[in-house]
Amino acid sequence: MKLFDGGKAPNPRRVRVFLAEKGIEVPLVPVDMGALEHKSETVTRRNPLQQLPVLELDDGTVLTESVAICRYFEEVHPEPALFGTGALGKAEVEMWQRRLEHGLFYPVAQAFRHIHPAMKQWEVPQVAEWGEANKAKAVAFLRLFDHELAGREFAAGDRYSIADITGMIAFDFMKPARIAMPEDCANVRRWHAALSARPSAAA
Ligand SMILES: N[C@@H](CCC(=O)N[C@@H](CS)C(=O)NCC(=O)O)C(=O)O
Repeated sequence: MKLFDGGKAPNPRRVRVFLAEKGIEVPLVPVDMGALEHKSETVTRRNPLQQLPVLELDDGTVLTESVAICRYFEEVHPEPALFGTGALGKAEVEMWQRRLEHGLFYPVAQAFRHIHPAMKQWEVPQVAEWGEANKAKAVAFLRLFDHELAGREFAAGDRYSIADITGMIAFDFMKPARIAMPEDCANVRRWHAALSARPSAAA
């Protein structure tokens, strides 16, 4: 088994943090995204979308999409459960995973891709106005999330989950996307500090 990894890019990091939380070690194949190696034949053959991460199993089966890869490891190594437990717990994790992906991760990525000069070759055409519009969407979601976090420790309740991983990585990516953290979101700050202190955050 091997994981084609993209270094600092947020989606590959989602899988690395997930694996670290599970205590699973998978050999990484570093792909230099700065040198556009994700467009190489090695990656394209495995993922025609030319995106990372890509997991290749021992029998040559290829899995892409960060959450699908995480789901695979959850089924193979159920503990600790990172997709929730029980009917309601699993649904709540799914709900917050989707909300954080659509409400935070996506707009932060859009702001980065449509404004940052380093993304000129990646995002064609770059539409700066769309990037700016997404900054405000990310901040609006953070305020809503802050209100939610007033009553609980983690995104989906009292247990750490994949929703926290998605949220933490989106939050961290606000810096390169040049989105300022709103001053009034004390609960988000507390949540982010706690997640960042976990050893897995360094993955
Ligand atoms: N939906 C995919 C998205 C993967 C993705 O967009 N990965 C980025 C790195 S964070 C990438 O490879 N981008 C290459 C490009 O846009 O050319 C997932 O969840 O894994």
